[in-house]
Amino acid sequence: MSGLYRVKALLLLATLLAVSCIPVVCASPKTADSSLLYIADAYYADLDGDSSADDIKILVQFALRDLEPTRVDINLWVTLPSGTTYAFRVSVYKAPSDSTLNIDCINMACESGWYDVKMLASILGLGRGRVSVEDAFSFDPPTGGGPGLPTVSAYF
Ligand SMILES: [Ca+2]
Repeated sequence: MSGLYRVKALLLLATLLAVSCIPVVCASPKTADSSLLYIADAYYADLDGDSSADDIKILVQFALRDLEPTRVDINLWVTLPSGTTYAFRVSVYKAPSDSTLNIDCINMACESGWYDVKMLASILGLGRGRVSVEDAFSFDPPTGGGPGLPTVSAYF
């Protein structure tokens, strides 16, 4: 087994575990102004350079102003036209006040039809407990896809 293949297998395992572990409905005591954190855009593209536009770019805008949370947990669900849902969580420590988080989902756009991206984020450490933010975004990618296991990476 090559190193690259093993990494992909581990990432898939992490994705599947996330699917089974993250509750669809999270009870949160407070809901913040969604302008603090929102999905600025989501679209398909060829992000891994395999000549197939089967990857999804999700841009999450941080607009926390002078807030300084200790952690921001972003739970994301990407639902394919068939109903298959990929769930994953990105935790950001020392979040920048105004910046765009890039989330690249490789080999995930393999069906034609509308894709739904749902976000439920928790902003922690603001001195008034956990604050939740919800957002959603839909887009329509092209038909078809290349080979490979779905993987996710996130970066500012
Ligand atoms: Ca690709």
